[in-house]
Amino acid sequence: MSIVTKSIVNADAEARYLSPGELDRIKSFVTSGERRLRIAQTLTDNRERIVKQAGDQLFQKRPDVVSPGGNAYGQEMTATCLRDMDYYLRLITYGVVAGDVTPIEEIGVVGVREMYRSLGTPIEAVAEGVRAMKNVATSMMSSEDASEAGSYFDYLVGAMQ
Ligand SMILES: CCC1=C(C)/C(=C/C2=NC(=C\c3[nH]c(/C=C4\NC(=O)[C@H](C)[C@H]4CC)c(C)c3CCC(=O)O)/C(CCC(=O)O)=C2C)NC1=O
Repeated sequence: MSIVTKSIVNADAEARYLSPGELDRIKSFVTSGERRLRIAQTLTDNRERIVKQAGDQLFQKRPDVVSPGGNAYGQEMTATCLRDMDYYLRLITYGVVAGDVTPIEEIGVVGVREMYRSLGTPIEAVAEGVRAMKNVATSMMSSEDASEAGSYFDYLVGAMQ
């Protein structure tokens, strides 16, 4: 799942030492570790605020989803919608910590289109919610951290397109 595990699995499958390229990638994973953990901490500490503010932005941009007939209409459905956003923020923290989008992909992207289609949920509005979380979350970070964090949100938005 992380580059360390992946490299070891690949190297051992060929009964070889880690290659210089693999060691380089592991080195950059290790040296970026402090930054990635700081980002994950910020997202975790501020998760309620991020989801709440991003939800407000989403419903302002897409009032149809919380209007009668909308997929997130009514207190219970709106809460479920915000819960989904919280799920995605959590998956993003997994990706940030792993330094790899695979956890986001495996848990939250594979089959997501079909899932939301069967629920009648407009997936482009979910993507809009993720984009709003990116804006709220990255505004709490240094520009360097924001750009690293942003790439995980961008991956998810792209996967929902
Ligand atoms: C961690 C991986 C994971 C994901 C991603 C996940 C999503 C997920 N969202 C669901 C429902 C839902 N998801 C939404 C979300 C929305 N509706 C909108 O219009 C908005 C655009 C959007 C919020 C941004 C809503 C409203 C429902 C309830 C739909 C219904 O019951 O008719 C459901 C159906 C079951 C349930 O209600 O819990 C699942 C499985 N579950 C998981 O385990």
